[in-house]
Amino acid sequence: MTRAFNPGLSKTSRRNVLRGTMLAGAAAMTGAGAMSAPRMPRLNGVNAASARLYKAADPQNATSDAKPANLSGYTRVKQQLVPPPFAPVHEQVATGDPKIVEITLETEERLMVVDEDNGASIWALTYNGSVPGPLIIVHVGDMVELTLRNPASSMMEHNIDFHASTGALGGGGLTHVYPGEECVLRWKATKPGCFTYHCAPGGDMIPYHVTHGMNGAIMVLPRDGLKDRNGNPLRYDSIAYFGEQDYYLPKDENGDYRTFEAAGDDYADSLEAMRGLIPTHSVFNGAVGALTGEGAIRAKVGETVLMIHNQANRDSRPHLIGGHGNYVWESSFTDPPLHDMETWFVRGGSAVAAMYTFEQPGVYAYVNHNLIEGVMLGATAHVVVEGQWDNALMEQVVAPRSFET
Ligand SMILES: [Cu+2]
Repeated sequence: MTRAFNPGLSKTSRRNVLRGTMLAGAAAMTGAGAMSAPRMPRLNGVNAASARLYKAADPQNATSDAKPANLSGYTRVKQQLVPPPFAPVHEQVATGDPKIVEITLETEERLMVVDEDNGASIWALTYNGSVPGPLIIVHVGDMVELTLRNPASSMMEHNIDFHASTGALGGGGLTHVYPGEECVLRWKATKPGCFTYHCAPGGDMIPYHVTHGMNGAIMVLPRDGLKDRNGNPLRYDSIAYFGEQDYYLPKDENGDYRTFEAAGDDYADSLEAMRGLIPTHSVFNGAVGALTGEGAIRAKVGETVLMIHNQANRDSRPHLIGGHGNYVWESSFTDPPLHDMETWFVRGGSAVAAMYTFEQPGVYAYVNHNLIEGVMLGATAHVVVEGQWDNALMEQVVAPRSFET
């Protein structure tokens, strides 16, 4: 049986109502185009005011003179999405004309262990079951055609805001799917770079869904591939996709992490924890240690890895301990990359790419170099590199020994 979760029953405030109204208004003003009417979030006390705005937008849609998109010349391809930290099969340099890239995301609300050591867990809200959601890769000029499905067993409505897209709250206004519904959204990738996508159902539900794992990244490559600042082509052997997730997990009076029976049951307590702005965890790929040990990234000396870092909610500062960011695109692929960086910056609500060619074997730690977050809150991943050590780059000339004073 479906028990749709209604936040309005648990918390209603004038502030929430105003927020919901503002967002709905922004969506309504898009006119929504020929594809679909903007859809209001589920009616409840939080966003009832939104309904009037969506309703007011309906006549506008009925009489819309927006022209249908010209899809002639586009071929259709399906992109099979894969769980992080891996990347879907893709071309680094596009062949042929722009394509319509079909993808499917299914929302999944699932109980996930965040930290095995202390039993911290969360009813994660996910796309395709993973935190972060899968990496999508297209080229400039391609169209992304997303089927978004929300199974009937879900407790909540979901949608998706693509920072890479243009209009209708990044598609958020056109993709509200209630449990048991699906929708299709098509948008054109016009800006090259790495971009966040995330759920944004309205009001406080926006940060609630984002901090419960409902975010991921899309990379929009230039059609002729990546280049250094002099215009020379840059190619990679593999992609490592890091989704950094801040969690705000409620604790009981003894300081132990609380457990909940179903998705959404933690709503009021989570919001209370979120108001402090200090995460209880900041982790890569959903859980403490998810990308260490068995889950570590693997590479070989001489291989070039493109590290994509997504943080949908909070600033981060990635650093590869023992290596560098040879080329870092902090803003977009329109700008030339920064060269030879020690630590780079991820603005909260964005994704960045950094490229590095490994020169020494060993275990590298990829961390958020706010080391409190990297070490104490969990934002550490490992890259295990095989190959031959280069003494010219580093050598232990004298091993630690006692000396006479
Ligand atoms: Cu959601």
